Amino acid sequence: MLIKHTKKSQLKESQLTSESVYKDRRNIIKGLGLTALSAPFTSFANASVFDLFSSDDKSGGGDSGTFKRTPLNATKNADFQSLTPLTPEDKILQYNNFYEFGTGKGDPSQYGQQFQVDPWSLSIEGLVDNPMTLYYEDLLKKFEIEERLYRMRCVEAWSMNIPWLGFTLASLLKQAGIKSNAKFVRFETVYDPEQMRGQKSRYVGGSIDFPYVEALTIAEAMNPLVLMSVGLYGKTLAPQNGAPIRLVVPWKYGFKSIKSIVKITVTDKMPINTWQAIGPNEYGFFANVNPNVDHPRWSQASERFIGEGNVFQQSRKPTLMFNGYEEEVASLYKDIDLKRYF
Ligand SMILES: Nc1nc2c(c(=O)[nH]1)N[C@H]1C(S)=C(S)[C@@H](COP(=O)(O)O)O[C@H]1N2
Ligand SMILES: [Mo]
Repeated sequence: MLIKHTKKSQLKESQLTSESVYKDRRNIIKGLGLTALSAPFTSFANASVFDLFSSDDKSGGGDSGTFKRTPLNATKNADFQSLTPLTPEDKILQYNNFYEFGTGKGDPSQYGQQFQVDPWSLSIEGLVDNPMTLYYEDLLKKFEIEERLYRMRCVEAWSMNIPWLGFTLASLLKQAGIKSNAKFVRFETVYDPEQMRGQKSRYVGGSIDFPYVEALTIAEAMNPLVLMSVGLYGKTLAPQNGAPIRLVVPWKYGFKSIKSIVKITVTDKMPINTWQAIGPNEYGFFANVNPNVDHPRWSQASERFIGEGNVFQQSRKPTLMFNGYEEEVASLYKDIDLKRYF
C-alpha cells in the first residue's frame, strides 16, 4: 500500500485554524453588534499588543510601490509547493517590518521605492577558505534559483504564507568553504543613512543601533530550509521586502530573516543580534517559533494569519512548533532547553 506522507509544514491553513478560536472571535464580534466593520474595537477580540499599537493594517498601509521588480525564472521545489492559501502579493508588499525605513508597517513601502539595489555587493568573509564578493548579477545568476512556499511568523504574532524565490544558504557557504573552527554565521544589513531615513534618525528608526545584525549557528545555517531570497511571487524583491537579497529562516521568528544583506561573516564567536541587544529578556539568539514559550508581554500560542480581507476578517490560528517545520529542524535542538534558550 502506498501511504502518502504529508509533511506538517504542507498542511492547509484551513486544516490548522482552530475552530474554537474562530468561533470565539465571531461571538465577541457579534456581541459588540458588529460584523466585519472597521471599528477599532473589533480588533481587541484577538489582537496582540502589537496589533493594537501599530497603525498598520487598514488594507496594508502604503502602496505596492513604483520600484521596478523584474520577472525571475525559478524551478518549483516540489517539496514546498502545497501551502495554501498564500498571502496576497499586495499584503506582502505593503505590510512590512523594516525599521531602516521607519517603524510603521506602511513605512517601508512608502519610503523605500527609491532605494538603489543595483549596483550591490555582498561579501562573504571570516573563517572561510574562499572569501568572495557577489555583485548584483551574481545574486540572480550564480546559483540555481528555486521557488518555495514558506510560512512566515513574526514575533508580533501575525503570519503570512509567502512564495519565495532564492537559493540555499548552504550552497553559498559550501562555495565559500567553511573552516573547521567556525561556529556561527553573522549577517549585516547595508548601512546607508542617506537612503534609509530610519538610519538617519533614531526617532524614525526605533532607536536601533544600525546596521541591523543577525546570526545563526553553523548547523542552522547549513540546514537546507534556509534560503537566501532574491524574489517573491515570480519577481525580484521590492526594497520593502529586503532587496536585492535577504535571509529566510522559516522556523524562526521573522526578525531573524535579515534584509538587504551586504556582509556575511563566518566566525567562532557568538554574535549579538539586533533585537537581542535591544531587549535581551524579550528576544533571544535562537528565536525559534514556539507556541509554548510566551513573549513576556504577550502569548505566542496563536497568531493572526494575514490572508484575504482586512484585519477583522482574518482568522486566528494556533501557532505550530518550529512554525510547522518540526520534522526538518527539531533534531538541531534536541539537547537544548527551549524555554531558557528562546
Ligand atoms: N534589516 C532588517 N531586516 C529585517 C527587519 C528590519 O527591521 N531590518 N525586520 C524583521 C522582521 S521583525 C520581520 S517580521 C521580517 C519581515 O519581512 P517582510 O516585511 O518581508 O514580510 O523582516 C525582518 N528583517
Ligand atoms: Mo517580526
